[in-house]
Amino acid sequence: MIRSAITICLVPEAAAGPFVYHGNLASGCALASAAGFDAVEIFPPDADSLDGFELRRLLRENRLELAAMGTGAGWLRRKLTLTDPDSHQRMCARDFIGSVIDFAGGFGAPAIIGSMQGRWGGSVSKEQAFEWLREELDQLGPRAHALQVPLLFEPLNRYESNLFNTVADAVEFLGTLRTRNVKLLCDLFHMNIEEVDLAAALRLAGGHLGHVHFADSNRRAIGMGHTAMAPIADTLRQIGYTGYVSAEILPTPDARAAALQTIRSFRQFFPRK
Ligand code: LER
Ligand code: MN
Repeated sequence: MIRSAITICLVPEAAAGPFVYHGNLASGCALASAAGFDAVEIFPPDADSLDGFELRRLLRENRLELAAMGTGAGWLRRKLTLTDPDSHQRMCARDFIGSVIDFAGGFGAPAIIGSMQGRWGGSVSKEQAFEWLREELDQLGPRAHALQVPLLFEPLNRYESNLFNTVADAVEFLGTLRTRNVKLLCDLFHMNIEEVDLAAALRLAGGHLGHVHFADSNRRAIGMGHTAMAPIADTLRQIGYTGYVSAEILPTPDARAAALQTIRSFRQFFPRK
């Protein structure tokens, strides 16, 4: 069964980012639950600033699951990436992601590597960046596996990274890892920019697919842009995807309308018998 999730951002520096609820975990969970979502995806400043007991209580009281947890604040606040030329910075990036893996893993949820993958350029060749990334994922993947969760790796559009922009390139890269525990996060917004055919790309992802960011062409709620969702939903069912479609979208025109449109689209495209 494909399940619905919605994003809560707890990072002030990302106030303009593509997240529906901002600033408050308790109200985000209450609103997500009232709107009918199955789960929340949290974008925290770091793992240490989260209170595990409080999160457990909020999830229980609101009958929600934790879908995933982002690590982008490691880049946004501390400029950490897994492909930094400085080995100490790469180690700090690995520790930052590792602590999110451990925290989210305690809730049965995966961590997401998006912007912390970094980019190649300057003193860093493309091959070198791939090698560093491979080394780091081969350490972090097993760390997530020990908690029985995957580690999510997200191809980004060309304006955010030059490492992997398409599903095909990311799938090929996953094949070069020793770990089999890194799964793909396919963000329909990035895919709309980079892919020729979104459904075909998802079919190619197949069993590598671990999470979906459920966003329309303009990063608004599905139904508020021009992405053709029906063939995408059909493909997700055909490949046997049973993870989350999670609204990592702009709260446009406001959070309430974005959440309602998302849940309406979710029920339209993934009806429960
Ligand atoms: C950034 O554009 C994005 O899609 C996030 O999920 C990555 O952390
Ligand atoms: Mn995304």
